[in-house]
Amino acid sequence: MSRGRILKDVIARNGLAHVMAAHSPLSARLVEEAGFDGIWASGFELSALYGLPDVSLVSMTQHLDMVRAMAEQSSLPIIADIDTGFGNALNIIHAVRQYERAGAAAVAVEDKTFPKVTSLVADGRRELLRVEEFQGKIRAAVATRTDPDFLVIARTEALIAGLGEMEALNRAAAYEAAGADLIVIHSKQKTADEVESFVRGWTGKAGVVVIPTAYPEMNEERIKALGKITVVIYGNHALRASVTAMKDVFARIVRDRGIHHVDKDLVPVTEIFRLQKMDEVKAYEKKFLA
Ligand code: SPV
Ligand code: MG
Repeated sequence: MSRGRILKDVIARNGLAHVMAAHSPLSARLVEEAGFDGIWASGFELSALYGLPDVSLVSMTQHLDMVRAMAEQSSLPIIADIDTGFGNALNIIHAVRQYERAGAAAVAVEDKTFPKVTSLVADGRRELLRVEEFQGKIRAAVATRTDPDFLVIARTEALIAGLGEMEALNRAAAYEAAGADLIVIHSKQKTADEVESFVRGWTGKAGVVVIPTAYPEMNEERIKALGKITVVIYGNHALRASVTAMKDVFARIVRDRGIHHVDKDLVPVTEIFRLQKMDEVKAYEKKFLA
């Protein structure tokens, strides 16, 4: 069964898929072990991993390599955050071929112009593509996929750009008409009001995807009460968790002048061996090393 099919089945079964960000094969494995339904191959997280802002600096090759490596380490469906699609509809055709082959379950493309500016930053430059041009990108993605269950997810940044709910709803409808399987509505307001109002106004058949980073009070209960949201993406919590943990541990080591206190609070090295599958190495040694 393809990973796109797996994601569709989760949505059909549970109504809502919980998808966690990851930025490395190891974090992808941890996402799977924690019990999430899918992985968000976040452009923001990968940019930050390179110490870069999320403004179209990380190349498609860098992101694609990471998705491929994550797909090797986890069997979960991966939603590849391909930002603006690296160019126009022609670039999208190339991208969809590559991401499908790399093992992604879906691509999510946003309607900002290239190069983009990350969505949650205050006063970011926000220009959106003409609706027809973005529809062409969605049509190109849909026409290119070879697995009919590979999902093409359209993301409108109309609310982020301050263009209002009508613009967001009109764009979402136009993108669904172009063939999008799901619609991401993104907002950087500090409450869920804007997104909840959009969802109430949405009359399309495509499920809605939310990324409630800015309004964390939107939990499963609130999402399910709205009815039309089929995927929730926890957009940057793998990266923020690791930064939180590293800052804390590093500060303690500096303060304590050694690792003697902190050691007991860290996963033991044997846990890393497990994640690295050292048991396989042991088994192969027994079997093949004469
Ligand atoms: C990402 O994680 O790369 C996203 C979500 O696109 S956000 O950073 O909130 O735009
Ligand atoms: Mg992104």
